Amino acid sequence: EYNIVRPKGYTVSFHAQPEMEKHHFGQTHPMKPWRLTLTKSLVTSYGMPFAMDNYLTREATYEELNSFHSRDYLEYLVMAAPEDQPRDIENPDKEVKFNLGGSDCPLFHGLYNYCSMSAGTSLDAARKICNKQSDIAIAWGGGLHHAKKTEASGFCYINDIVLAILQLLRIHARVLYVDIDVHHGDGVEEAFFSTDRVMTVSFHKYQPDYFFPGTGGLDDNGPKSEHNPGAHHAINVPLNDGITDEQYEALFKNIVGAVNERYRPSAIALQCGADSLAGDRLGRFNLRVQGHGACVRYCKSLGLPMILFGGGGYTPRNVARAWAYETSIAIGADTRIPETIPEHTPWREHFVHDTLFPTLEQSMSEPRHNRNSEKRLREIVAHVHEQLRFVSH
Ligand code: ZL4
Ligand code: CA
Ligand code: ZN
Repeated sequence: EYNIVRPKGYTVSFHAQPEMEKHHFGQTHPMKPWRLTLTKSLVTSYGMPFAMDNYLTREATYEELNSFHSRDYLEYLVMAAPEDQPRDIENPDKEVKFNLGGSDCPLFHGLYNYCSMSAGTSLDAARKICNKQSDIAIAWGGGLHHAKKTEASGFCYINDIVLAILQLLRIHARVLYVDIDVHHGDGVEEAFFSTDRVMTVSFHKYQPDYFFPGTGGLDDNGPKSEHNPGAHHAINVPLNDGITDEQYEALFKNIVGAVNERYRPSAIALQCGADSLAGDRLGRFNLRVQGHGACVRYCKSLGLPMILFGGGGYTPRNVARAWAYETSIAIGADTRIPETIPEHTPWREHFVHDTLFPTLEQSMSEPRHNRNSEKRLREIVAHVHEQLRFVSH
């Protein structure tokens, strides 16, 4: 038996919109909005909603989306129908506009509603933080870090993270953005490239020409010009296949700890992309649910108001495990919930193994070879610490 109680002294808010989860990118597309339904099912079967303020969020308005995205892009996004999907053979004349309608960012039924709901959850989360009505605000439907001002990219159409950080900046002088998705958080980095009021830190698999999006090298630290306040305010942690919990956790605590001490943010935006877990359909790392969650626990320990965003994650049962576990960390129940997935969990058979913490062997038949040497990881840490000497607050 276990008890889920409201955390003492702080508030966690959970922002979701079940209508968003009914959208489909296409039969074999890796992005499955349904993973959010599976996540909510696990969160609920563990009793976590009792410990949080739960909000059914509204759709973001056109004007809200326009606070980052350009009108010409948004107008096309509103109008574009699945029939406009460029098809090489059937519609040879149709061009791909704003990178919309390719295989990564298809035009599907209800696309604009899907985008405005995702943005709505993140904006609501940001407003709860700004109003001090929430200490940790959870928006698993957001985290779409690749979207650009005038372009869709990598399954992302609207950059809900940028919209949410813009809200935080109304109240907070400095915001720290941390990104543990296996892909580089290029859209967020680019959006705040010229300001020192947001510092971005992305951990990702880096292999230009072989792994999307190909940016985020160790030396990419913001504009090179000394007169640009954004210089040195982008930190990139490029990694290779097969990194383990132990290595990742040590690296994460070292780097995020040092950034926090130097930069002194007053709020944190943490993108929790679950494609960095072992066994992910697109990912390459060997992280377990515990190692992924340790990053959330560490950020929470810094004692700052924080938004938790979703992001990537292409093996739905593991996405649900990670985000449910991270919800339990937010409410401080992670040491109290049982490791065995509750009997009454809807779609329980979907989890294959009945544990919240599958082993590497349960996650994939053959664990990936670890291509991260201790020497290289030390070089990365040294470079980051060198960059931080240029950062003042
Ligand atoms: C798919 O099976 O690396 C899309 C995308 C659709 C269905 C059938 C079409 C088959 C894998 C990916 C053709 C697919 C060709 N379907 C996809 C350079 C690429 C051009 C597109 O987690 N092809 C592009 C984007 C990445 C590329 C990753 C991560 C988002 C996030 C935050 C975005 N794009 C090569 C790939 C499939 C598909 C199977 C796919 N696309 C895998 N990696 C990409 O960071 C949410
Ligand atoms: Ca990342
Ligand atoms: Zn990703």
